[in-house]
Order: sequence, then structure tokens, then C-alpha cells
Amino acid sequence: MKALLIIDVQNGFCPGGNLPVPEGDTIVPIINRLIADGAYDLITASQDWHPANHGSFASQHAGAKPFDMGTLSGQPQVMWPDHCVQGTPDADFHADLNTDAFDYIQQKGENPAVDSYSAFRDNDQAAITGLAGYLRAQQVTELDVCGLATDYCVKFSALDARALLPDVKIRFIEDASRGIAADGVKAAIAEMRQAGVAIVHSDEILAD
Ligand code: VGL
Ligand code: ZN
Repeated sequence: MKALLIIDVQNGFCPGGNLPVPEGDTIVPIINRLIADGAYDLITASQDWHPANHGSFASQHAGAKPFDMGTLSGQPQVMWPDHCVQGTPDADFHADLNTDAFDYIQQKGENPAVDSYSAFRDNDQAAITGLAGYLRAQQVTELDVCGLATDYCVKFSALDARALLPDVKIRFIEDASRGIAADGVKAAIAEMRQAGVAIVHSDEILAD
């Protein structure tokens, strides 16, 4: 059972959004091609889904500016611009993404007191989402991860997939993902590889 996990391909992370990832929109046709190719039995996606008062927003901390380092519930936290607020266009999936093909959507980041980069659990690792249970119930044996942003939500999702689904082969699709900062992307890829996540290109998957 092969599954694709598409992380946070939302307007907020594309050019014109509130927390734009450079070239974030350029992965949409690649992901649509992967879906149309039929290589996956199951298409899953995550959606960053914050309340307007989320504690990761600089706007919620007196004197904080976006991209400052601050704290949230005692943990170091990047102060993000307000983004992906529930029910706003910024939180919608990119309009060209083939969302009709989605079998399962995991929303995350709803607790204002903790951020949730990973689609599997909150940053404090206390609250687990339903995603791992769903993938286990579907008897997934191979999981490919892609999306936005490589250096945050994609990396933490791939690492958690590796940790929570020990019997599943996990791969990161490099060209179907984009990151916020180039050095962060490089470090994220090294960290994923080190953890046992394979790094692949969409061409390899489409050629199979
Ligand atoms: C993300 C920062 C804040 C992401 C989400 O999807 O990578 N990054 N919220
Ligand atoms: Zn967020």
C-alpha cells in the first residue's frame, strides 16, 4: 500500500500568501502529475489550520516582529506572521492542486498554546493527530512526503513518520517540495537522510 503525504500546499505558503515560501506554487503541477500517474493507492494531505489568536503569531506577543525568536508555553518559538487562519483564503489549498483526489486531510495547529509543524503531532510531542493511526489502519507500507515548507513542516512530518511508523518505508520527494531558507533546506535534507528517510526525485517515481 503506497501513500503520498502532501504537506501544507496552501495559499499562505505560496507567493501572495501571508508566509510565502519562494517558488512554493511551482510544486503544484509536479504533485498533480504524481497523483495522476496512479503510483499511489492513497493520497493524504495536511493543512495548517490556526485560530486567529495562535501563539506562534508575532501579533500575539507584545513587541515581537515576524521571524523574531520568542517563546511559546516555555519553548523556543519562531514568531511567524499571521498565516493560515481557519476559514480564510490564506488557509485554502492552492486552487490548482487536485484536492478531489485527497482520501484524507489532517488539519493541525489548532491549539493556540503550541505550534504543530508535523502533521503527526504537536511540537511538544504531547498531542498526536489521527494521521499515523489512519495510515496504520490502511496498512500503508510506503509513504512519500512532499510539500511546504521543506525546512519546517515537511521535515518534521517526515521525521515523525520515520519515528512513528517504523515498518513503513519513508521517502522525501525533493523537487515536489520547497523551503523557506536555502541553508535550512540543506540542513533539513541532511537530517532526514541521517534519520533513514530516502531522498528521491519525482522523475524516479513517474518512471516506475
Ligand atoms: C509552516 C511555519 C509555520 C510550514 C507552518 O508549513 O512549514 N511553517 N507554520
Ligand atoms: Zn503555521
